[in-house]
Amino acid sequence: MDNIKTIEGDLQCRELRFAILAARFNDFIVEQLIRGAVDALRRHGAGDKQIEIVRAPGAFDMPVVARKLAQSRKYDAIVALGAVIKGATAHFDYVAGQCASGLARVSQDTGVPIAFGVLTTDTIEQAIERAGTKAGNKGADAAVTAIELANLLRRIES
Ligand code: INI
Repeated sequence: MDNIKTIEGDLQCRELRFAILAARFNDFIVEQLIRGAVDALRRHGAGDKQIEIVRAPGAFDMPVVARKLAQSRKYDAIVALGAVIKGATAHFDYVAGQCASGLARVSQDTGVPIAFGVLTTDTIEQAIERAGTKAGNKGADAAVTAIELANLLRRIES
């Protein structure tokens, strides 16, 4: 494959600008996802001025906020963070489903990458495991994906 041109995004933040869109619902989990995302962005070279944190009430409400952020053209990528926990809601499928499909639609409609770091778990324990304990930090994972996607789209455009 040495002779085949390959386009991929690297993990350097350079001058990229990021919005971290985070739900307030289940804040004790989401706070840890934000911490992981900020840490990952900084470790990949982002300065604090390249990062803005935007809070939405809950996961269901994130797509409309994400659309505004994307339409502002101020950000190269959005990191969406939230926690939808089945044990805590009878309408889990609606909240989680609308959040995921809404964010995907915004990203496809606007061309601004949105990395999906919204936990959808059966239990609080599973959410804790994914928010900086034994199953890693999905906020950090989403931030790294956002860096790669932002760089990939730039490379494709250039
Ligand atoms: N929002 C979440 O982010 N996580 C949840 O687990 C959740 N539960 O349990 O219902 C939740 N609900 C609120 C929802 O996202 C909206 O904020 C609300 O419906 C108002 O639009």
